[in-house]
Amino acid sequence: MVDLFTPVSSLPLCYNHPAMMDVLKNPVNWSTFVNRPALGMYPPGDWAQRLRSTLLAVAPAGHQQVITMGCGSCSVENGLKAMFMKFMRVRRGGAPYTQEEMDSSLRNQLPGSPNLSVLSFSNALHGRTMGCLALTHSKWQMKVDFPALDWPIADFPNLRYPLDEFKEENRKEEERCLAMVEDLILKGDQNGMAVAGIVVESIQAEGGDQFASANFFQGLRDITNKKGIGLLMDEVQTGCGVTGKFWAHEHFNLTDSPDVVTFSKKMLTGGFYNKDSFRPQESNRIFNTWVGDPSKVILLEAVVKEMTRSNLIGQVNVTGEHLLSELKNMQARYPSILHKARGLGTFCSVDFCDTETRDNTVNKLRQRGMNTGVCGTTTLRFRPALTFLPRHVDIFMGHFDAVLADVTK
Ligand code: PSZ
Repeated sequence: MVDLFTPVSSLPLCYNHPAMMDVLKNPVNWSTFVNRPALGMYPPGDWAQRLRSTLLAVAPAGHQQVITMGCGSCSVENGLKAMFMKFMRVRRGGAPYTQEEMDSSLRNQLPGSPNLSVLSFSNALHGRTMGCLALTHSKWQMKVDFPALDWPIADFPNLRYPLDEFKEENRKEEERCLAMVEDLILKGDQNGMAVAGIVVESIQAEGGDQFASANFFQGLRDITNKKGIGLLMDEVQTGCGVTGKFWAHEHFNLTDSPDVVTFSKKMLTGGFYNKDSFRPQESNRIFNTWVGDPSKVILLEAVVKEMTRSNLIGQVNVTGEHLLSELKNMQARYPSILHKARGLGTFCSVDFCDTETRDNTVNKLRQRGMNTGVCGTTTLRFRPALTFLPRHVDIFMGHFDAVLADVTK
């Protein structure tokens, strides 16, 4: 099969890549795979060095702190806690916890369990654990029957395409969403439920591959800095080079980097970076049994080396440009079915006229050995490995053309 989706975007170098197989062949690594440590208590002697040569070597600008986690949800969940701790540290002016705070927190009561929220966006997906689920608004199947935190949700910009034809409309749409963010933060202050931070995907993925402009994200950075609250960029799906930069938010030229950046999927390990000021003051505040898995970081080391050795981010830019231009060609050939071809790097997508035609196309493609993914209600999305080449795009487009001709018959 030609895999343009990979296991939900989580395979950096495609299947059985020799660089990764070599990690398993090397006896030096065996003990790490066999004897999983409880990293928070018993990190291996080389752990700090491993982090330096992997996760810190590719850290977003402004970040020197990283903590590993198991999965994407766990990473976001703990990133939220880093924001809450920072917010409360500032609020209590650096004073130590009171006995009342410590005691009441055990009963889920004020003042130890404060009335705080995190603002998220319509259509977002940040994971399925209970905290993340309060930030997830893409599909009811993920939500129904579960009690939810009543936290504010702002509209995510719904941009019109082609972007250069709708510049003014799109600018206004983003301003409307930013005004809504400010308004919800103000309401939180007035209602005694302060917003401690904002969580946003660099590109909304599961919600239908919705892109917003650098201006929008700079707007969020300005608002959060003005209000003294955190900005968490969720790069679980957008990180690790897929957009043509290591981190998608690097496309936004933010004047000040996000406070927390979460990752997982292609990074193989979950985790998050946080600015120094968001580092918990005490040990054991962000903690669990495993706190990640060093064997995943050894594999990531091979990935990062291979990305440098083979200039895979350069490759993603070349392949991505070809993929997007071919999608635009298909859109021109089948205007009654396809619209909104869009993308950054190989993080590309195109919308269909309706859900049924899209799903029918995806099934027909799969029968021809072409594995693609869906998101939102009518979007077909591409999430190939970093090793995907223009000639793979061409193989796919031959089948895509044939299937589209078939579904329009
Ligand atoms: O059905 C699901 O639960 C899915 S389908 C795709 C995802 C989840 N993506 C995971 C994801 C993500 O895309 C973003 C932007 N943030 C957080 C997550 C959660 O990661 P996991 O699934 O590892 O917990």
